Amino acid sequence: MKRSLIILFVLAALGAALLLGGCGEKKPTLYIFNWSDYIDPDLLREFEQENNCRIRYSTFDSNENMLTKVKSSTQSFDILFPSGDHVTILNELGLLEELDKSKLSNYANLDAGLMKMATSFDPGNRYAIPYAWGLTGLLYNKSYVPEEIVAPGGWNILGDSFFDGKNKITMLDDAREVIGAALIFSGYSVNDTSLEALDAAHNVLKVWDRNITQFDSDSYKNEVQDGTTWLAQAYNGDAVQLMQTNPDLGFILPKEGAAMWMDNMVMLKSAQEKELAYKFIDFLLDAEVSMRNSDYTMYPTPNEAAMQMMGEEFIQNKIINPDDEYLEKCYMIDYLGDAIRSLDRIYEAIKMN
Ligand code: SPD
Repeated sequence: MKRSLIILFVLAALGAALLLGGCGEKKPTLYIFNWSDYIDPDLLREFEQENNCRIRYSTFDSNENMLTKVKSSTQSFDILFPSGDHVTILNELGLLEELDKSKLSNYANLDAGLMKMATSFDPGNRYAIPYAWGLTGLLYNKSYVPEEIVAPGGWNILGDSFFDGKNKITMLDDAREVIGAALIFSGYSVNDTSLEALDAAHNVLKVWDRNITQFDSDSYKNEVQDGTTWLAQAYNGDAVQLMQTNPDLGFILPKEGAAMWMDNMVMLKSAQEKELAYKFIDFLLDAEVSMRNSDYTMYPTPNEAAMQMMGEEFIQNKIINPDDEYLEKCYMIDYLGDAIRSLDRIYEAIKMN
C-alpha cells in the first residue's frame, strides 16, 4: 500500500514537471509572417531559447498574397513584414498597432535618413520599423544566356529576340514590379500613373510578354539554377544569396534604373502576444543581431549601427550597395491609392495573354 502510494506520488510529480517545464509546457507563441529567405533561421531559434517561447513562422512571396491572407485568415499573426506601400494599405484598413517606442531599447540604432524616407509611407514613423531595403533587377544563368545578350545592360533584355520561342524568362508576380520595370524602361517613375506613362508601359510589356513564361516570385530561384528558367526578374539580395553558392549565376541592375523598396516590421492590432512581439522587434534591432541577419539575407539594413559592423565584402558589393549615381535613377515604390486599379488592369491583361 505504502509502495503504491509512493509510485502514485512519483507519477503525479513527473506529470506536473512535464506540464510545467517539458514537452507539455504551454509556451507563449509568436506568429510571424515574413517574405521567404528573409531572416537567419538561427536567430529565430536563439530568440525562442532566450525568451522561453515558440515562434510559428510562415512566409509569403508577395505583398498582395500577404494582404489577402491577413484579411481572410482565421489565423492571426503578431508581426508582419510588409513593404512600405503595404504599410499604408494595412494602416488604412485599421489593422496596425501604433508602436510604443519606449519598449524598443534599440530604436536609436535606426538610420535617421532612412527613417525620414519611411515617413512617406508611415508619417511620423508611428507604425512601422524599417527592416531591410533593396532593388529589383535581372538574374540570369550564364550557362544559357551568352554575355553579349546581357551586355546592353538594360531592361529591354527581356524583349531580346534571342529568347523568342524559348519560354525561358520569368517576371515577379507583382504588378508594381512588372509595370514598374516597363515604366522605368520607358523613362517614367514607377509611381507615374498618367495615361501616357501607363500606355507606354503597357506597350513595352506586350513585347516582353512574348518571352515571359510565368509571373512568379519564388520558384524562379530554383528554376534559374536548373535551367528551367534562363533569366528572371529578381530582388537583389535574393540573387546575391544564390550567387554565393552558384558561380553560373549573374545579376544586373538595369542601366535605366530600378524599383526600390523598403520592407518593415509591423505589429497587428489583433496580436495576441504584444509584449513578446516588442521583444522580438527589439531583438532584431540589436546591432549585432541585425548585422548577422543582413549577412545572411544579403539585404542592407536601415540599422545604422549594424551597417557599420558589416564586412568589406558586403559593403563593397555593388549589387547590394550601388553607388549614389545609380540610386539616383531608382524609384521607391510608393502607395498609389485608387490609381493602383489602372495598374492592376494592365497587369491582369498581360497575365491573361
Ligand atoms: N526574399 C525577400 C524578398 C523581399 C522583397 N521585398 C519587397 C519587394 C516589393 N516589391
